[in-house]
Amino acid sequence: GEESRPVKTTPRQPPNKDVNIKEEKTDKRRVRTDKNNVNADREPLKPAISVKAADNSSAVRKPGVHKVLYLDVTHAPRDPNAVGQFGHAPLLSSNEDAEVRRRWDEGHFNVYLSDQIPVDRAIPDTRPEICSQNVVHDDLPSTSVIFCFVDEVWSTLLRSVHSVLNRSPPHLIKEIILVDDFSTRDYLKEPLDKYMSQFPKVRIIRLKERQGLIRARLAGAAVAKGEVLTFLDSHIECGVGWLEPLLERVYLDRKKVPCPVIEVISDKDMSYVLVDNFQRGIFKWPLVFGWSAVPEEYIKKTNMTIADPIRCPVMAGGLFSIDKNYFYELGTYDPGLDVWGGENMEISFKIWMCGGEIEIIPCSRVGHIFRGQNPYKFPKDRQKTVERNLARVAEVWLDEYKDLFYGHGYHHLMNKKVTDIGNLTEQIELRKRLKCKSFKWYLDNVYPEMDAPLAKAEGLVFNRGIRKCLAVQKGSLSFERCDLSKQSQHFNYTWLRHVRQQDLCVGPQDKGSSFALRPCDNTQPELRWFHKSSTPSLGEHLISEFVSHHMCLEAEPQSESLRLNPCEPNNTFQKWQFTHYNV
Ligand code: LR7
Ligand code: MN
Repeated sequence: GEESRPVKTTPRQPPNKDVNIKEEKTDKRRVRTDKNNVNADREPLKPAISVKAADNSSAVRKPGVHKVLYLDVTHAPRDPNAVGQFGHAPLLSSNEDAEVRRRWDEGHFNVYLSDQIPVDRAIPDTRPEICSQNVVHDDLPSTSVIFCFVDEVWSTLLRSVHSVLNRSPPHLIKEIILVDDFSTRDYLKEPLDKYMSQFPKVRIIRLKERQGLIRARLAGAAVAKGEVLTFLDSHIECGVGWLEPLLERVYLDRKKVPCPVIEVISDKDMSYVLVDNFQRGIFKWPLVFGWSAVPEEYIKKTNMTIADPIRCPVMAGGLFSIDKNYFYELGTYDPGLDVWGGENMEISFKIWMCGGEIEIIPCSRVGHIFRGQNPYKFPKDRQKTVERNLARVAEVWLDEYKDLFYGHGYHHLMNKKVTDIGNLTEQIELRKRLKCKSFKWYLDNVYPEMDAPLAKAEGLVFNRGIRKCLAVQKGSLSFERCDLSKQSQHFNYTWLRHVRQQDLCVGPQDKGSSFALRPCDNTQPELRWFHKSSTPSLGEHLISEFVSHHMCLEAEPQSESLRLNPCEPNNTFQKWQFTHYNV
C-alpha cells in the first residue's frame, strides 16, 4: 500500500523520554546513544573544506586562509555550576513537576527549566575533531542573521541571540535581525527593545500583522545589509565554530546553500543531545520531510568522511545560509505560502532544479529545541494551511509527479471549488525564466533513492473471468487475446485512480449502461476506481468511486463488454489484474 513506502525516517527526539505530548510531525531526529562520549568518532580525517593548509602541522600558513576560529566566550562560563551548564540535563525535584507542566504550553517545551539556564550557557563542542584543523578564507563574506519569531519564550530567544554573538567572529556578523511576527506577549515589546539595545548589531523589526514565518523571513531579508543571509529558528544554540564553515561554502560557490547539522536540545530537560552522523534531509510522499542516513554505498564509493559536506535532497527549513543576491535571483520564497510549512520543500526544489546545491556541513553545529506542537495559533486551520502550501509547491515544481502528491491523501486539494490555493502565475513564470530543470531530473540526479513510480500499476489489464485483456479498438473498449506488444492493450492505473491510456480514461457512458474512453479529468469522480494490489496474482476488483454501494467493473462474457454490478468476492468476471504493480 502507499503507506509503507521504503523511506526511512529517524526519530528526532531521544526515544527514551516519555512525556505525553502529541507528535504532529514525522521529521524525527535520530539521536546518538553514545551521548556521554562525544569523542567516540574523532579519528583524524581529511579536511572537509577544499582549501587546505600547506602543511598539516600548520606551522606554515597559506596567505589568505586561517584555521576556523575557536571563538567561544562561554568556554569558561561565568557560572560553571549553573543549571543546564555545558548542555547537561539538570535534576529537577519531583515537586517541580507541577510547575514544569504549568509552564509547558508557553513554548511546548520545558520553559520552567529554560528560564533557569544562563542565557549564555556553554554547550559541548560536538564537531568532528578535524573541523578545528580546517582552514577557511580570511575574506569570507559577512552575514545578516535573521531570526523570526512569534510569541517566543524569553529565555530561548535570548539564548539564541547570545549564542550567535558569543560564538561567531564579530567581523562576519553584519547584524542580527529579529523579526517579530506580530507577537502578543508584552515582554517581547519594550523589554525586548531595552534588552537588545545593549547590542548595537541587533535590530528589531515589528510586523504590523501576523505574516507567518515565510513572509516574516522575507521582511528580514528585505532590510538585510550582509552579503549572506543566515536564517535561524528562535530557539536554537549555535555551537563553536558554527559560522565560518557555512560562509566558506558560499564563498567557494555562491549557489551552494549550506545548513548546519541540527542537533537536539531536549524539550524535556534542555540537555544538548548529539545526532547520528551522515544524516541528510529527505522527503517522502506526500511531501513529508524526514531524516535519513546517506546510503552506505554512496559513502563507500565517494570515500566520504564524517566531516564532509552532505548533499541534501531537501533542507529541514529553519537553519541555513544563502548568498543574498542568489536568494533574490531565485525569487526568494513563494510569498503566497502562509504561516508555516512547505517552504522548505519549495526552496529545496527551487535550489536544486535551478542550478544550486543544498548541503549539510558537519563542521557547523546548531542545537534546536524540537517541539511536539506549534506553540502559537494558526490564523486559519493548521492542517488546511499546511496542505494549501504544499499544493502550491506541488503545482509549481512537481510536473507530472504532482499526482503522487495528490494521490497520497490529498485528492481533495485538486478540487478548486473546495480549496483555493491562490494564484500561481508568477511562480510558474519564475520557473520558466530561470530555466529550471524538471522534477524528473531532480529525482534522477539529486534523489535517485526516491521511489516515485508515475503509476501504481501498469501494463495489460487482464480479466480473470473471460481470460482476455482490455483493449481499445477504434476508440471504444473491448476485449482481445492478451498481447504485450499491442499498445492498444496498455493501461496505467494512476495515483489519481484513473485507468488510463494516454490522455483517455476508462469511465461510464450513458448513465453507466456502457463504458468508454473519455478525456481524463481530475474533477470527475466517475473516472476514479479503487483497486488494491495486495494480492495481484488473484486479481482485484475495480470498484467505482462514482456509484455508491460498492459497484464493481465486470466483464460480460457474451457481448464481451463492460458493465457495473454489485461487487461479489468470488466473481472472477469482476477480477482484474495489471501486468505490473509498482506499489
Ligand atoms: O507564524 C509564524 N511566525 C513565525 O515567526 C510561525 C513561526 N514563526 C517562527 C517561530 O517563532 C520560529 O522561530 O518561525 C520559526 C520556525 O517555526 P517553528 O519553530 O515552529 O518551526 P519548526 O521548528 O517546528 O519547523 C521546521 O519547519 C518549518 C516549516 O515551515 C520551518 O522551516 C522551521 O524553520 C523548521 N525548523 C527547522 O528546520 C529546525 C529543525 C526542525 C526540523 C526538522
Ligand atoms: Mn523550530
